[in-house]
Amino acid sequence: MKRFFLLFIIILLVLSCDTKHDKAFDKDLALIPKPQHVETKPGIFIFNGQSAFYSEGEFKLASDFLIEYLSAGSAFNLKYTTKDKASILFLKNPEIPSEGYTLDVSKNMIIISASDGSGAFYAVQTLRQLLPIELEAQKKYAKHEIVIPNIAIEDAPVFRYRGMHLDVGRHFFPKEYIKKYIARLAMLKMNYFHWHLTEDQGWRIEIKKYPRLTTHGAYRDETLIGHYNDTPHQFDGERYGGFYTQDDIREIIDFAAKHKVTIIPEIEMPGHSQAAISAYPELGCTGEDVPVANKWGVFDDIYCPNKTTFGFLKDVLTEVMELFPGEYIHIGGDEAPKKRWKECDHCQKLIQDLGLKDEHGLQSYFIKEMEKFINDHGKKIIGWDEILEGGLAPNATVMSWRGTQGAINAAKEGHDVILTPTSHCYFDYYQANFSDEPLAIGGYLPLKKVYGFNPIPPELNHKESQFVLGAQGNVWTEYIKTEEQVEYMVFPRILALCEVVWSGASQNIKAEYPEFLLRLESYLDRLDVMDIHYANHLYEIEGNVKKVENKVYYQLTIPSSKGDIHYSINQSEFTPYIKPLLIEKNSHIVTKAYKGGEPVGHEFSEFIQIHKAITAEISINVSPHPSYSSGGEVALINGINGSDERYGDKEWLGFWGNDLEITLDLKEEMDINSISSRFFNAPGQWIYAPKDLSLIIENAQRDPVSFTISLTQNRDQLLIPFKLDLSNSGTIKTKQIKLIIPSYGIIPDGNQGAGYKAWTFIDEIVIE
Ligand code: TNX
Repeated sequence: MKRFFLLFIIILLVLSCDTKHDKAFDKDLALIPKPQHVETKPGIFIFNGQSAFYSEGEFKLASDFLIEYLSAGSAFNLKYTTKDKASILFLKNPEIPSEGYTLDVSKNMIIISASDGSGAFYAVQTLRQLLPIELEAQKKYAKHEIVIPNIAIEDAPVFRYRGMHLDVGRHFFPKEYIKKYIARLAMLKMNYFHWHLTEDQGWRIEIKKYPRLTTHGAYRDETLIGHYNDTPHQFDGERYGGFYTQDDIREIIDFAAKHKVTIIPEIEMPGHSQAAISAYPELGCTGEDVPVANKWGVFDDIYCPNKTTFGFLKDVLTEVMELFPGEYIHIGGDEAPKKRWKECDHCQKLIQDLGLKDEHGLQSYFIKEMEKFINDHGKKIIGWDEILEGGLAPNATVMSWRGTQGAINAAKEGHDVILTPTSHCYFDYYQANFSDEPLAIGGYLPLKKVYGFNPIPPELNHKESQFVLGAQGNVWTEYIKTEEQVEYMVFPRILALCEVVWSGASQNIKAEYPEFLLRLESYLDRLDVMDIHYANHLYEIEGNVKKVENKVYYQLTIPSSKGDIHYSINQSEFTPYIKPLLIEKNSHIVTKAYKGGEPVGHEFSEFIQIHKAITAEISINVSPHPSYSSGGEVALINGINGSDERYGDKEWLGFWGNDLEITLDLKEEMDINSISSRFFNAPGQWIYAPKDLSLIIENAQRDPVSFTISLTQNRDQLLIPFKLDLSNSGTIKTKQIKLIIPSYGIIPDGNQGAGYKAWTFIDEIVIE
């Protein structure tokens, strides 16, 4: 009887212990990327010093990883044993899709099954997320046991290319950091690291045959301070540089292989190569000395397609191909101005001799020559989408960065493509619009936009979409100087991207994004333990004007469901926000966020100006560019001005090269005193205010009145405003106003983006 009683007590204890754990796990089960199928089960598994492993062949890498991870975080002495004695088993199952796995945690056993080593490795990365986050510190944390919930997971990636890029040319990051970066990709089941190794501002890979590439080309005399758009340009006067020896590279490749990450080295050509030309001037068309670049942008000195250059590049690629075991070599191909080639006798003769159409034909010839060489060595090339211009090399994979058109064209031609469009994948862009964000190149790519990315462009049919290998986040480092800042730009956007490429594009962002944010919020605790310097905009309040039946409302939202919003309007007391605010006069709204009573995030304020166009209908002859239209056309008449510093927020609208005709229908006749707005003007980023514009004020009784405003004065400022003031000449009655805004046109020579169409960015159109 006594024994039964004891047994009863033990059962009770175990049960109560299990349910206690279950509750904790429910809250913490925040898996990123989200597995395809998860079934939680009652009960727990306990790791302790006696837990023994069984693993075979190629799965040893994954099981070793787990043993090392657990051992570093505990006082356990974990060992392998025979299959019948093991409690953690790695088993082969050829039926599981490539890189996929099943993970079955039951009371006495953990069984990981996969058909390949990657699958087993990813199972471990998932298992890692079931373990207490304290283990991430990798210091002896657990003494006796580690408890994890019983669970059954079936998982496999949607895309086979899941990549992250890092530009080490503009700023150099040491070997140890590169390893950390790779380990973090692996943790998120990303499998390609695109290592951008050569740039105008620095050559970073040791090439034995050309030592000056690194003794000279890896260092610049000084670096631009602040933003490229700041004038005049100022420099820090400090020599800067660094490079990886071939031994460093081998060490990193070995590390990456242990993390199931393939490295794609990028050797840029024919553009972005000024550092190499600086080391060996005979590689350029003029043969003249050029410095290793000390500021950002696109440079005219590119490789000359002569014998010396091809010999040089083949030698370089031979060493590169001997080092890197992966199948891909990235040869760049982007942003190569054709100025030098146009002025070069050798290039012009080559165009004639080869019967090419123009310099684009020559670029295509250049890339095809290199592709032939690389293919002959059993490898494939990847190039940026410019390699489509003048004809694509036969076996090339295209990385589409200037939007998705490159990917669409290449996939339709039967080429593999990888999507990295600036609109969704440029992690060097701002992720929030606060003035205390670290200085960045520009743009605006908030987390939600990354989460909503679909790597398959809708223009592709099912068959064509098979050529989409996946997507990649790009981290260009003009403005990213430190490891901390890399992490700030990468996290948490990488968490959204890894879910897009592993779990698949979101089908219903409205429902799925809040759920992702919940998991993300838990995941941030893990990043804290890992000492990752992430950006946290989960408590940043956002405001949106909503118009309902000619009434204007202001709606406030906050990403985290744990955040509460308080607001004040025209200096009223702060009150909790419950429903959208009715705005009937000019209003200054200030908001604050709280989590559990504690202030979090930034104070956010907005000024809403009630003017005569706010309830108008707006129509524009062309749609704004998809990258700069997040507020929609109504952003121009919602009472809110765009940022004074950045054009990427939801209040500015951007158009690429279009002549604009904007019509405002005021719905009823009104007296008009003035019409005003402003344009963004950042030539360094291809953005130009128009030279002039016309305003046409319609009137049912009379001929329309038209005014032309010239904007050719004072053009060296970031914001170019205009105002038509009628108050002296008497008001005008009208129901309809048209703004005719011609594009600036083609960017003149000597400027960034010369020869391309200029962008037009316009802000709120205020009618008083
Ligand atoms: C364009 S993306 C570039 C890079 C810059 C980047 C900045 C690409 C192929 N070329 O050289 O660093 O923009 O966002």
